[in-house]
Amino acid sequence: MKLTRRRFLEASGALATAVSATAVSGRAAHASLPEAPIQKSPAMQPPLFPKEGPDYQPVVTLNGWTLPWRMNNGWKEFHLVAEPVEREIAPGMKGHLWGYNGQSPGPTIEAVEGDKVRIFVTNKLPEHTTIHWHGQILPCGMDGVGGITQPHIKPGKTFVYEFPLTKSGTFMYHPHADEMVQMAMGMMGFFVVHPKDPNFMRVDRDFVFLLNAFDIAPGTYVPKINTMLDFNMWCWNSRVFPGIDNLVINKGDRARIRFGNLTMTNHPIHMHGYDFEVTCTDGGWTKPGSRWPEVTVDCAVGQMRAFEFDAVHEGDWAIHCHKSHHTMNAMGHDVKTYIGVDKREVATKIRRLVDGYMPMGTAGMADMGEMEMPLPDNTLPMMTGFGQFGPIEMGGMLSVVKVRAGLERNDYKDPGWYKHPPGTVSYEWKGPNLTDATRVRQPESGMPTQVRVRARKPTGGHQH
Ligand SMILES: [Cu+2]
Repeated sequence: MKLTRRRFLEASGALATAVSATAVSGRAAHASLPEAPIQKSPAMQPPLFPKEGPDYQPVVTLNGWTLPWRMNNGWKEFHLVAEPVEREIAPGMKGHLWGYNGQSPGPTIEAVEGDKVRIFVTNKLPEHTTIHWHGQILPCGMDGVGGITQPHIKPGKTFVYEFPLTKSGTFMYHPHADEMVQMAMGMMGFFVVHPKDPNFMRVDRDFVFLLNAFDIAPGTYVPKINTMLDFNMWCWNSRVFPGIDNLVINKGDRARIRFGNLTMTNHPIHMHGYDFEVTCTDGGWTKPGSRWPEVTVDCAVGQMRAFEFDAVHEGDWAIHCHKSHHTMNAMGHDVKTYIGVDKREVATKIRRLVDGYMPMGTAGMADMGEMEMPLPDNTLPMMTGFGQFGPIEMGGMLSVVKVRAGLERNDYKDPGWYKHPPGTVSYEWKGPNLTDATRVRQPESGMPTQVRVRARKPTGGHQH
């Protein structure tokens, strides 16, 4: 073979890279690809406890799992496979998404501060990809930005990422190649680095999930990739209520809830029953003196937040995004408002033509929470779910923090609905009927009821 100048440069370049890589990483040591485990179920898998190295309390991923690894000459090796997946978004609906190792989001990567990780990424998508390790401090060439820090991973190819984990905290991974499409299709995963000191920031229960969103038209399976804001599936880990796992906590446990936002809008995450403090962001652990109490923490696009609390209050505490449109499933946003409209007459006329026609929305939309309406295949009701007291009338980004006394360590099974102690539930007034009660005018305060402000004549122009 004639060695052209170009080929010679390529060959010597490749050699130089290989030599320096061997010097820093011992790259020659790995001869075989580690296994790429696959998960078909959307059910929460038990936490993966470390078999060697520093001890830590592993996280649980809502409706997800942690990626197993192998040790190879001091390197912790993982294997991610980017591929099309079928994800159950809630019972009764599946999305044809893209993800990793059989699921969207991909498996959670867990490791320890100081670990050297080697992550193999195999591309089984129909187009090229890369993976960016959001928040990690690493050599620039491992940052995973296609075109800027590396060539793209072509379909069928496997790339290797190697870097030491310089700090503990809350991170995520996602493609930096055709981002808009690949994230709209569900490609993302959580990445937790535990502190080297097992006693630093230790908690008893540690939950993780990603905020993501899809636009899947009723009766279809593939997300629309060009949607910017008008999504109809507001998800935690590619699941919507009532498909999202409960967060089960033993009374008295120290608990942490971590989330990251890879949607196109912010999500104010609100938890009932407690106040809490943000202890970690994707930038690292917050300093104790910088924390303040919250009951809602906003998570902007591309941010991560972790908050902690002592689970001392028993009960079923709602946790949800406080944007009320984000606790709904597949809703049309161009539906007209009919509150206060009397549709009885028109309903009678329509019923002559359409059997069983029902006017809706004239008193609000709560009736939709109870109604069993015929829906296209693979479509979830907009408002759904039943609790012990009736319809819940929500969907989307909602779950329940279930705090119970006497749970076993690492028991995350749903304990059922909370048994409220007698006399502690809001109850119906059974005294005299108040609907006819006289409406009393507010007593006079003595202050003038209205202050007249005289509009000033606009002076206009400059004043000299
Ligand atoms: Cu939201």
